[in-house]
Amino acid sequence: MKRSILVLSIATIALLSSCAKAPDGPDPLSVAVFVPGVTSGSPIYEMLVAGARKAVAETPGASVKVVEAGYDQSTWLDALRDTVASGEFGIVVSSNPSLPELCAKLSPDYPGVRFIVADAYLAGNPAIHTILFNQKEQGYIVGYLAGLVTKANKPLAVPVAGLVAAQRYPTLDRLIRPGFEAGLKAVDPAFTLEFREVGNWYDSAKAAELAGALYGAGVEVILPIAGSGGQGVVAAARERGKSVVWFDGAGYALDPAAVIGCATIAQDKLVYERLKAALGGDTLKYGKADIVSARDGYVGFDPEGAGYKALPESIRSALDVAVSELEKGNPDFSFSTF
Ligand code: RBF
Repeated sequence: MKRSILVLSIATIALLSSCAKAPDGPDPLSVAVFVPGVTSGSPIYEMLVAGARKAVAETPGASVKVVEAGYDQSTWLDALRDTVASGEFGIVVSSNPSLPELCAKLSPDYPGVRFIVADAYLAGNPAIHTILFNQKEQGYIVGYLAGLVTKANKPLAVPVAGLVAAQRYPTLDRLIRPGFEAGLKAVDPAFTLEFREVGNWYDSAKAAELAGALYGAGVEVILPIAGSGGQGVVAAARERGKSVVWFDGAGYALDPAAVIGCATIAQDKLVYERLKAALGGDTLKYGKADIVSARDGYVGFDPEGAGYKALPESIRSALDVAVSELEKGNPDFSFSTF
């Protein structure tokens, strides 16, 4: 009798302690896609979501939830904290240069969560993997095209192009803008760049106004880096019969005539590959900051658009040469830290 009570009480204690045991942490197959903005209208975010969904769909037992944080950057840290504090997600996937810093702030309190952030750079945090696109190359490609088209349309004018940006930030100032300028100057060293700032990532009316003034002053081609606000630049170009070069792909559909070229980043493929590996248990990338480029196929140009096909053959073949030279490292825009 005594013996059976003892066995029973040991069994009870074992059962109770197993019930009381804290959970091991969030499910490593449960993924949050954190969009710092609004997905629709920003190809970089549309590809983020598509790539993550594909990796999850191919992983048995995995699940995904998309969290849109909206355009107010001052609320992103709280939105990200809510996401990780829910205890639901083992992996947070995102895309934005300002995200790693926010992830690094939260990570010590949520050691079970891992972060994969594209379009960003932070090395050495064991919970975070970042991947940066060589956007100097991406800027160069559309700068070269903008240069060729401007010179063809206005061979005698002092050469000028436009860049309408949502805001200043390091990737723009150190990669995109200098790359765009390098492309223009590869066509003609006399090129100058007119830079205008919208102030946010959604105001297409303001972007249209800024672009309209530039076109009115003799600019032939503008590069918008303005998220969904870039559609205003396309509208202004359409109205005046001028041109736009687009970033991050998915631009030709906005207007068959005004959008004459689209530089691409393989964000969907990249996010898919990195998340698929992480869901498969690969932890080697955490702590690492990778840089991907034209040489390995993550930066390029999409020739499949009406606006591009309507350009003279001489321009298209010159761009072809420039893109394949870039893939071989000419010019060499490589860098190993950022
Ligand atoms: N790019 C977008 O296309 N849409 C956005 O809403 C957007 N928001 C951004 C917010 C911040 C704070 C920063 C630094 C960048 C943002 N970007 C956005 C730019 C994005 O990181 C990338 O540089 C551009 O999409 C060009 O590839």
